[in-house]
Amino acid sequence: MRLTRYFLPVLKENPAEAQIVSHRYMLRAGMIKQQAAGIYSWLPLGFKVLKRIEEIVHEEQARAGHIPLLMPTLQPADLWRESGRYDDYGQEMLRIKDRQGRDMLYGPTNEEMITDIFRAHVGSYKDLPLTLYHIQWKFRDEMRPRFGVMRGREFLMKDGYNFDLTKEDALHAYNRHLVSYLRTYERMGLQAIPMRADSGPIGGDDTHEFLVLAETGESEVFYDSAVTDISLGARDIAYDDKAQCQAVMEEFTSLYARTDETHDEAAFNAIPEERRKSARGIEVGQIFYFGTKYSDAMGANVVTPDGGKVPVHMGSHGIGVSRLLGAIIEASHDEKGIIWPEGVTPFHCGIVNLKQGDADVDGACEGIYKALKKAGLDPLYDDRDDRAGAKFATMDLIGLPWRITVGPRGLKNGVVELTSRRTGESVEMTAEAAVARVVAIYAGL
Ligand code: 5CA
Repeated sequence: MRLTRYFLPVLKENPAEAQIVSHRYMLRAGMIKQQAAGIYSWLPLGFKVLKRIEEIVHEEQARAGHIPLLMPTLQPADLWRESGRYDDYGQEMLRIKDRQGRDMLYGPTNEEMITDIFRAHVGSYKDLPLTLYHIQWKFRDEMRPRFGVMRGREFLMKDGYNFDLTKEDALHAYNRHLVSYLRTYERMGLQAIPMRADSGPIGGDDTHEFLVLAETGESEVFYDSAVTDISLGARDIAYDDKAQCQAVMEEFTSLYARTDETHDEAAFNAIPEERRKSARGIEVGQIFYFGTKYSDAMGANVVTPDGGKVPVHMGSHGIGVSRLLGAIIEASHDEKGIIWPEGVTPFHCGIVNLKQGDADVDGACEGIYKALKKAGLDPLYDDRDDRAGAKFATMDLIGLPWRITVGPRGLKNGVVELTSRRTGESVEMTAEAAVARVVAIYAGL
């Protein structure tokens, strides 16, 4: 993309309404625009990152064997009356009447609707196990929408639902989700720690939240610092292997890590003092096992191998897709702007032309732009007729991990500059070498 043809409405001033850095940078980098409290338009740069995050979520769900579908944002209230949650959900639910006077609602989550789909089409243990998920907008009329996309009223969530014959199978689905979530977050450059939590209005006893440690996080958390030393890395996971998924789950959840709702002072104090940490965190996902809560209430039964009929065991599993943009920025930025991890960056590499209109410099930039595109990458070429300082400031603010800078002086010596946004380090090399380096970096992802 050429910047002169793009829509990147960056702001010079810090927007007064933004209290935390991710919100500030998302507004300043022209990623989002607020349309009402907690409701945002996703401008091209923000939309690109959102799509990239969705893509990673889809890829990791596919790897775990989960199947995508799409349910609507609007739901009939009657489904929620069956589960009893229409009355329980309270003011967070946005209730709407259609022209026939029927009660509708903008879905805050989809347990009822997916159970309705299941009971209409599945009746036998032979069709299990089954995990269906979608990535869809949700609405929760939060009391205090704040911090930009972090606590929105309209927000994008990946929500998945497993259906299993037995509790044991459903717990495998729980573990499988836990492992696939760890992978998902790591690909986004995040360390998200599973912590024992409270199940709230979703229900059930088994639940973990995934928390990214950050000072601006809304959750208070308590953990053994040894938990921050574990990562999934490049391990091969066989998602159908119950023992392997369980082992990974135990590895990540045996050390003390809890949100304030489930915090246990005595257990916490049993950790060696130097490893006892309390901090704040951003909840980027949550997994639940709630057994037959919805299948009992809504009559979602399956025939068992011996001919009996039992309610199906279920769990639900959510990732805060739009919230993740805020979480990633909170975890990865400096005083100049965002620093995107390679896995989610909106453009792979920036190209800065230091002397627009100079035939040699323009030619070299065009060559680099075309070579990167030919290699399957998506570069952003700053071809504006503007000062070098302004171009660097924009690149730093929008946070592309790599930048190739082309100027007349370097070109005389046959070199351009390749700069890492994270370290600020610049290396001179030929244009071909710079392209090859950038291509190699992304090939390794
Ligand atoms: N049905 C279950 C799992 S599918 C569910 O709704 N879980 S949840 O309530 O924990 O939401 C899943 C994730 O959505 C949360 O972990 C959080 O990352 C994100 N989320 C929840 N509320 C908001 C909000 N107001 N703004 C942005 N993201 C949110």
